[in-house]
Amino acid sequence: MFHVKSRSAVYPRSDVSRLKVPDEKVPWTVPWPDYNPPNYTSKHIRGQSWADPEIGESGFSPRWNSVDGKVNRKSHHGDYELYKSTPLNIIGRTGLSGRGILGRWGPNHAADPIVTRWKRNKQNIEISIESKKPILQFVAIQRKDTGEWAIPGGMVDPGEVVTTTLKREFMEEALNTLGSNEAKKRESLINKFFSNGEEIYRGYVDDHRNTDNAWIETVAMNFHDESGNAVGLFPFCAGDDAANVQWTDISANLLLYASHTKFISLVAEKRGSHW
Ligand code: RP5
Ligand code: MG
Ligand code: MG
Repeated sequence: MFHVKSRSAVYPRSDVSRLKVPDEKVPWTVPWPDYNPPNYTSKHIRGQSWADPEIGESGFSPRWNSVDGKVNRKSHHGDYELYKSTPLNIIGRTGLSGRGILGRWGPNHAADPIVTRWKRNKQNIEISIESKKPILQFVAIQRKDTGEWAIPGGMVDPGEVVTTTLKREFMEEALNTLGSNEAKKRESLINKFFSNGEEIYRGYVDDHRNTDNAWIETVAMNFHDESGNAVGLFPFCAGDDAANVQWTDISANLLLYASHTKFISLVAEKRGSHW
């Protein structure tokens, strides 16, 4: 695993520029005695119930590399190191210390639901002229923050199991169920569909919000509607942090948010679809 977007020049929703980290200096094991990146933690996260306090603040004694009460501080990649009692990015340098706009020191756990179906022309599955393979589609949302298309993922709430996050985030972002009664009516259908997922990826996400001390890790799961009759019945409607939602053809031309193109490519490989 390597990160690129985690080193992007200007940190999101700020005017803070990262220190430029050359490819070869990403690993912490490569010495860089003068490495002294800017420090940035957004004032918007301070004091938020979903965010950690500052390191050293009274009453804050996190148990790193552990499930710490309701907060999972374990990385999917094994134990991370600490420097001055602060977690170090499991992949390496990003050119920025602090937490930026991420709530947790260390791993910030997310979940990504990849909902797929075959592209059909009436009843027939469409085959790519190029690869002669069937074309798969997934439900993509357009993110409000960057305008990029993405998997409708989100952060795991404290104490929440990932399978719940996957379903909840899809409902909030692609079905706009926050506070709606519609969801209640369809609950059993939705529960049934989301009970059948296959894990695609678990680990680091190359997200532009990552810093030297805080980063996103995810569990991406594929929920596939083979007949096209299950999710086809859901009324898509963008909600929460999504501006738009649509079925999107899967191919190598996709340019998605963070590492999402990679996750989608793994689904295409698994399903033997056009890429
Ligand atoms: C990405 O950010 C993850 O893969 C997930 O899709 C998303 C979670 O953050 P929010 O959508 O809650 O901003 O890195
Ligand atoms: Mg969300
Ligand atoms: Mg989201």
